[in-house]
Amino acid sequence: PVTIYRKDYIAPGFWVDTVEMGFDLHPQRTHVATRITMRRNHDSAEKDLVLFGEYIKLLQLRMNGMNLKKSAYTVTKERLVISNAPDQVTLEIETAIAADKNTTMSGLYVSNGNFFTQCEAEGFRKITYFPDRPDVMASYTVMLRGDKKLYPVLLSNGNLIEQGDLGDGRHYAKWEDPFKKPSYLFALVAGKLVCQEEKYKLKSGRKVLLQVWVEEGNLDKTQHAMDSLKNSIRWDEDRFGLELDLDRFMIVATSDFNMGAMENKGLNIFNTKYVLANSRVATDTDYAGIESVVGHEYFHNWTGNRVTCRDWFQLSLKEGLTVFRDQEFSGDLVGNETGRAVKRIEDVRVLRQLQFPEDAGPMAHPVRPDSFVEINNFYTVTVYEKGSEVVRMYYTLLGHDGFRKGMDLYFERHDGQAVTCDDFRAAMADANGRDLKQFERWYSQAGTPRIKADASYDANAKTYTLTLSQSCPKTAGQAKKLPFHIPVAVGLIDANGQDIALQLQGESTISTTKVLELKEASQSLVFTNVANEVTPSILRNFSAPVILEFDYSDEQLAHLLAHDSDPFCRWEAGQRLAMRRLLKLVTAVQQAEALSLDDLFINALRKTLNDQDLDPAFRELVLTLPSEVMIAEEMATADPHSIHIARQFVRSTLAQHLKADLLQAYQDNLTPGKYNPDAKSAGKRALKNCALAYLVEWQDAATYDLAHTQYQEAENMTDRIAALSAMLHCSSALDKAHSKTRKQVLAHFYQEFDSEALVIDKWFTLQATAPTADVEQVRSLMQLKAFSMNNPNRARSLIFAFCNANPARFHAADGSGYALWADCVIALNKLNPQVAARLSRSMDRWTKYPKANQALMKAALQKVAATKNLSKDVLEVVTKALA
Ligand code: BAL
Ligand code: ZN
Repeated sequence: PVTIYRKDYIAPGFWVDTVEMGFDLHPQRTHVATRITMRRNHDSAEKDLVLFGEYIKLLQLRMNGMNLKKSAYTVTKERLVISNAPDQVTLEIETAIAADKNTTMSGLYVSNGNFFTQCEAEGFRKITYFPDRPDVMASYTVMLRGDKKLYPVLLSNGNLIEQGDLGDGRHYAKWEDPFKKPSYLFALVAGKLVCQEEKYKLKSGRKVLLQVWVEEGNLDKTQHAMDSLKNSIRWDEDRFGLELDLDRFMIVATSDFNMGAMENKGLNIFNTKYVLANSRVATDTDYAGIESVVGHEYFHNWTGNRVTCRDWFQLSLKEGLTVFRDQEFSGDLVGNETGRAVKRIEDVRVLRQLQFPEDAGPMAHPVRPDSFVEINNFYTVTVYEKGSEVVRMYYTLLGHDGFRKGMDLYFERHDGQAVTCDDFRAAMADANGRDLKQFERWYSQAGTPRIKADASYDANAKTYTLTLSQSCPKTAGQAKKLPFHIPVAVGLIDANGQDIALQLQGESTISTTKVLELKEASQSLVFTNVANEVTPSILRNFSAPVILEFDYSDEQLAHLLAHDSDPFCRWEAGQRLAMRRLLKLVTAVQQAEALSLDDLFINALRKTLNDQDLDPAFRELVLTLPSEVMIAEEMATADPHSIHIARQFVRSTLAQHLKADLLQAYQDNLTPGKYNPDAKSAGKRALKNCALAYLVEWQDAATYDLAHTQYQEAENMTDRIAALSAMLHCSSALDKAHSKTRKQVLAHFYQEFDSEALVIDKWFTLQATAPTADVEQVRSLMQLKAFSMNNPNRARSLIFAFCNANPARFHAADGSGYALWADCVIALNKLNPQVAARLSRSMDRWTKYPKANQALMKAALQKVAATKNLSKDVLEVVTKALA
């Protein structure tokens, strides 16, 4: 396969001004007629007129009104090239598409009888021949024609300018998008859909039409998406002064979708998972996910659509920035500081769970990659979540107002353009008169930096010296790393748990948190007027995406957990205490030694659990132990089985010691009455259900009954599934006890919700992630009629859940998990290369496992690599894993 390099970028040979498209929709053969007006870009080194096209039948090609002779152009599997084209060109192209055969969910495809498109990154070329690259921006007019009964709803980008009857059982709708856009933002939807709609008044007084389209029967699940959309519109006006630029904004939900959602101009297409919710079928987590994804796609309207990417290497320009915006949106919406902190901690957890391993594995890449084989493989947690952390560091360095100034300048300079990450950095620097040259390394260097901190207190001089040293491990193609520009937010805590006033030597400003700017490999900072010994609180609010090493004593960590005014560092102290113990216990399990847990840790958690001044949501985060994946990342050689035993031991020991406290927390956090998904109620449910999951570890009939009763009486999905999960995932599930009850509740749950696909996804996931799961069981679940490899959500709910979220079982010593993985990747490769490549990533960390596992994993990878007709998506991932 061909590798594409960032350094090889050249501007397009031709610009496009207008695109007119006519679609005659038919599942087996959709006819597409496209008229494109183009003009030569005299500044480009590309002299040919290059159009991309894949999996489409070319029916007709005319240039400036004349049929083009076969000798005037060449067509390969991927492109159509016209040499010697004049400077002004009007192309007329007719193509045919078999949308019903398209299982890739890229381009034009059919889901449940309805038509949908997905054009990012390179799906538009599966519809017509086109310079399908993000720096080619044009105005689009789209005519859709189709059967009135089968496709009563015909939607595309922008404004509906005409519609009517065609007299032969068909009708049409004509759409015009008033804004220039790259082809990846094109969309159409056609089919039987219904909508919730509302007129919404913008701050300016202008009224816009908002619509949420779903399949019939789902209108009782659209209110939260609509509310989230209205909140997003208001938030972008308030926080960034950005107004919705269209008269109409549509969200459409489909159950067949590769991603979470897509920001097509004015016509966002969503995975049903991020639209449909009511209290019966959706959990608090689902509600929060909908809010943030609706926000994310809406915010793209400015960061992504109005200002887009010059090329796909710049993907984080729009994705990192838009994730930052959606994170801030959700944090702001909670409306208080603790809520913001809880959101921040949850986001950091995702980063550590998914991005840190990516940065340490064979697919490690900079936030702005230098090369790719298949761009779809680079919609990664590095580009998105680490990209968001990079944007957050500007925010931390420049402050709230400074960041806003940078954003304003970015739009002033680049509205309507396709630009680069460097342009964004320049806007931030120029708007604030700052030198952010070194900051560029966050875009160009892969790997998670480490900061080693050392501290010393001089009682005579009353100074406290903090020495910070940074390093970054080598990654593929990057052996040596240069120092990053890292904001490190620091506080110092006295023996009473109070922040002391900080003054750096040579500076006059005083505050309780200082943002230090680490730019050298090592820097020492001296705080003056420090009366007594203190405990450092370093990397407050997780001010940079790094790993911090500091040799805290257990007592210092307990002190921070009890007192730190920074909620992130307070939570982090608890995680450090837990991780230390977990790692020791894993060794003890491996050496068949007796396991024990100390009072300092147990009492520290008890104190947090019982601290009524702390938000329940925050207490739940502290009570949640580092995941098995995170523990594995801390080990030189991961041992999933021992990790699972050690972690379960800590859970059941805590349950034993904290039983009364947990029961009290359970009772204190009941949320009777009408379900409310707000952060406060969700936080109470989170703590209550966390307590329940611990309590069932106290293996007696009473606590098991508590879970069973909660399951039976639950009035919302959050409580129902939490109870079910507690029953299925507790240690005693491995015994025969209660197995009949578990079978009964699982069967009941299925019957109760068999018409709700998203709930049946949960049913699969619960079983795939249970400690009792094994490959045989997963294979038999795959045989059920309800399972389908063709539906990405369903494949993720079972296969991905087992391979990624049940390490102790996936890494079975006989290699059966790896064999299942290989079979599924190979099967998915034929259907949907993007989803197959995602699953391929489950093997990223294969060199981290014991030699015997490694051999089996390598064999599975090699089997996939040797498969005939392997997509470049999967090939890129497995080739890098085996390199
Ligand atoms: N642009 C792809 C989907 C998303 O990030 O919103
Ligand atoms: Zn996005």
